[in-house]
Amino acid sequence: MESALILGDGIVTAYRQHGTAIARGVSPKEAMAELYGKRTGIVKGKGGSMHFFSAENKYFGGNGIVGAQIPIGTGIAFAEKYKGTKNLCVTMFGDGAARQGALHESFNMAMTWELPVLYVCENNGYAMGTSVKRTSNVPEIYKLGLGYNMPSEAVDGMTPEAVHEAISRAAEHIRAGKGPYFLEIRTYRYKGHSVSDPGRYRTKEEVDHYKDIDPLKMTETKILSQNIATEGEIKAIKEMIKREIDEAEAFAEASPSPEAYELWEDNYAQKDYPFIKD
Ligand SMILES: Cc1ncc(C[n+]2csc(CCOP(=O)(O)OP(=O)(O)O)c2C)c(N)n1
Ligand SMILES: [Mg+2]
Repeated sequence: MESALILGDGIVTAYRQHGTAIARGVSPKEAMAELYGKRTGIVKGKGGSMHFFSAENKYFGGNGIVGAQIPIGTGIAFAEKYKGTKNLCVTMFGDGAARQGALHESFNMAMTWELPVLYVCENNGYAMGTSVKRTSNVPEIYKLGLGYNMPSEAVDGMTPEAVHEAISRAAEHIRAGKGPYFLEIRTYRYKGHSVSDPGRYRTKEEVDHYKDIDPLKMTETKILSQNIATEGEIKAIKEMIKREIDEAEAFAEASPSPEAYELWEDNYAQKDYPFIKD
């Protein structure tokens, strides 16, 4: 997704956000320290796993309230249009969140006002233990945009190139001033919703099928078969990443916890935040 965006674009998403935050510019150290609740974390240890936020990267955060970010992202897009920029706001949500009523109000306003918003549904098949098919008689989530005449597509989320192409197509449309775009990106959640979820609502065959077409695995195979990199080079990259994670962990372990008085700080936006200064 990031390979098709520019830094001026905003992103707002749900609680499955560690990857998107790091891709946006949050360092692994700041991300890990936040998971530890340490003062060196990206929001000073006060947000935890679900509330990363980085104003300088226009990363408007995770959200623990399912679907609440859909109107927020629509509002950020309104601000971009109001200020006359060419930036867009990527507003991400899950298949479960797609069933929230706020989606319809947001889609309606965004289309009426031709807002620069790219709605991205990460359809991983389940909302906790509830499959998409059990939440509606319209399991093809991209169709929710069609009632508003919003350009809407389903995308193979297991193929990174397909995601890049779809985001590029959508971003071009939005930057040309033509209004919103909706992508339902079809993917899968390998693990349970949380550690307390044994995942009994799906079969081992289903999970194994998606592991076979895992995007990381498939991309590695493609890189090797097209001689883009050698096995040795890929191994070196993996070792570098492991080192980076080990360093992030050591950094988080060694960092101080916030003091009690810090509870009273940073609760309201400050005037020197870059996105307010404009
Ligand atoms: C308004 C609201 N209702 C219920 C919950 C409890 N809840 C947390 S995650 C979740 C499932 C959301 O599924 P989906 O949108 O598909 O996202 P995924 O976890 O698959 O990424 C639910 C119901 C919540 N956090 N907020
Ligand atoms: Mg889901």
